[in-house]
Amino acid sequence: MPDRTVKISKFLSLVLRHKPETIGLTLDPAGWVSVVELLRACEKHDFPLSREELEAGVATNDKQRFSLSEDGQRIRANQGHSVEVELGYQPAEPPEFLYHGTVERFVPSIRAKGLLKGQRHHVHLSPDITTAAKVGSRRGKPVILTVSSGRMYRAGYRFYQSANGVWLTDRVPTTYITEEIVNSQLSIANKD
Ligand code: HQG
Repeated sequence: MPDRTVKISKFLSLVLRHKPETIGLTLDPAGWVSVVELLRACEKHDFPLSREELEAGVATNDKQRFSLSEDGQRIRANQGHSVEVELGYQPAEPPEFLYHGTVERFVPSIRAKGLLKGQRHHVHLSPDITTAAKVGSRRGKPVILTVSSGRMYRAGYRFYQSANGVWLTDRVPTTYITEEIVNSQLSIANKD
């Protein structure tokens, strides 16, 4: 993504997922905020943004991180919040396997405790290895864990899918983490 687009995405992630208060905003219980209020607050806090830029930022975002309401009056992040919001996800049946991209230094703790959600609302799982490799490579050389999501689902664990295709669940106990793929091919997967 071009620099300005990345900056907009990062700024929107900060205020719509983590720290709305830094620009004096409050999200509603479902994470929405008025577009007019957001643009005004951005302007006031030295991040001037036009409505066109905001709309283009939402439409072209590489991971579809944000959504506008149907009437275009409100905006929210699709997932990844650390502030308390209720996004109204519907439980969904996951594929047999999902993937989690992480890095070697977290693996011993994951092996001991399973996958935990940490600051976020859910553990984030990817539908394919390439996406998981990209998630992991944010922190270093990626390690991909395979999660037996089908078995978890049949055992009663709930899964949700966010509007941008990320699979979410509360935690993944170690017994469902079946495999690690530390594969030189992943460096190819990470190139874009
Ligand atoms: C790790 C980005 C130690 C976990 C991405 C991860 C994703 C543990 C880190 C989305 C652990 C949490 C989410 C345990 C989990 N012990 N470490 N028991 N359980 N971890 O950023 O999944 O660009 O909160 O492996 O693309 O990396 O924001 O989660 O490394 O979709 O849209 O703790 O964020 O999307 O890190 O990434 P995060 P994540 P956006």
